[in-house]
Amino acid sequence: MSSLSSRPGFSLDTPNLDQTPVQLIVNLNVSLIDWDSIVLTTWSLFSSVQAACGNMAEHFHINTPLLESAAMSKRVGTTVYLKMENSQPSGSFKIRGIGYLCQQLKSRSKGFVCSSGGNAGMAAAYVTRKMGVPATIIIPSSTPHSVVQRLKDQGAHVKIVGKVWDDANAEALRLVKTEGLSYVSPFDHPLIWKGHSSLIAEAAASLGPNVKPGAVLISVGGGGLLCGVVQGLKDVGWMDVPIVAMETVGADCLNASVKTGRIVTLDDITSEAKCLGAKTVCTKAFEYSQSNEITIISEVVTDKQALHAVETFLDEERVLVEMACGATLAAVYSGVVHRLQAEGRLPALLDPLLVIVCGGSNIDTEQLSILKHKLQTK
Ligand code: PLV
Repeated sequence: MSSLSSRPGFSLDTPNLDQTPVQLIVNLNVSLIDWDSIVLTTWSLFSSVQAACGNMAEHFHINTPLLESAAMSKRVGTTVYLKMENSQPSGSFKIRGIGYLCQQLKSRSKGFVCSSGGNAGMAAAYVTRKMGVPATIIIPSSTPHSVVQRLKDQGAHVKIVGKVWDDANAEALRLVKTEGLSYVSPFDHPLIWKGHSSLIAEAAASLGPNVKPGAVLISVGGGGLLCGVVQGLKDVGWMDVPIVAMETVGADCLNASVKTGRIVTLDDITSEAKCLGAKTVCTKAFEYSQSNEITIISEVVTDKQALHAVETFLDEERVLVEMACGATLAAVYSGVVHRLQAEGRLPALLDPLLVIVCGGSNIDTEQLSILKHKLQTK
């Protein structure tokens, strides 16, 4: 029997990926064990994960679980896999990209300033505390008090500026100029996209060599997750897998831009999914939406649909996520996937769906009932 650790260059002590080979073997799901082919398959998957992760040797994010959802699979008629980014230490996928960016900037930085709807800030506060570098997080007044407290608990200096993220961002850019702080965008930087891309490499490794998704479902705010997912799909050779990019009405800057064929800036953010509330999508995300190298299907749901998705997910999967994530889940619960199949934009016989459960900290039972009340009376 071959042993994993006897392969040249392979060490089960590799710091960032030490659990991956074990997880891969578990996920291969074989009844007759052919250890040589398992080791070879595992080795090639492990190598592609390593290649995709580049030099992200020491990182702050974790390899999140990939769970099969029986309830969602039943609804869609194909297997649904959930990439549980809500279980990241900062509560969302943001830690992947923000963590990587902060690591790269650390040696040149006397302190960071991050503008955020909440989750990029949570990620920045977490990683800067771990790195021992001071951080100022600028958030708009729409961010719940509980998030302000959690940011402070991470040791960050918190400033509340303006009504929406764009206002907070203007203040962050001002502090970069006046105080010489290093700017951490919540979504618009190639190093952020590289960090986010690791979630696709991980999902590919968990799925194993014989499973390729029929589509990836994600939410879009400023477009950083979208750019990271495209990069991840490139890294694992899945550029033929379409992305369903979900937004809510009133935070739909990508959809508005796709419809008009040029980058559009929204007048205001009227959605309650505040973490999708960038008025303008980043240029790279818009460029991907227009390019022939990948299919990006831009879809919009109402706030009520996003909230209904949050509640259904809580009831069926026993996991609480914020409305920004509810937009993705609504693609399943509100029939967007079925409609896209009926319209011929997704195949009728769909391969498994990969749903990125982006997570989010802007939610708790109190916030959930506030949102329910607000949206009932809207
Ligand atoms: N939230 C950013 C931007 O807010 C932030 O500062 O936290 N899902 C969740 C839970 C998010 O927090 C975000 C972004 C997204 C999805 C969308 O990601 P993006 O911005 O990379 O498209 C204004």
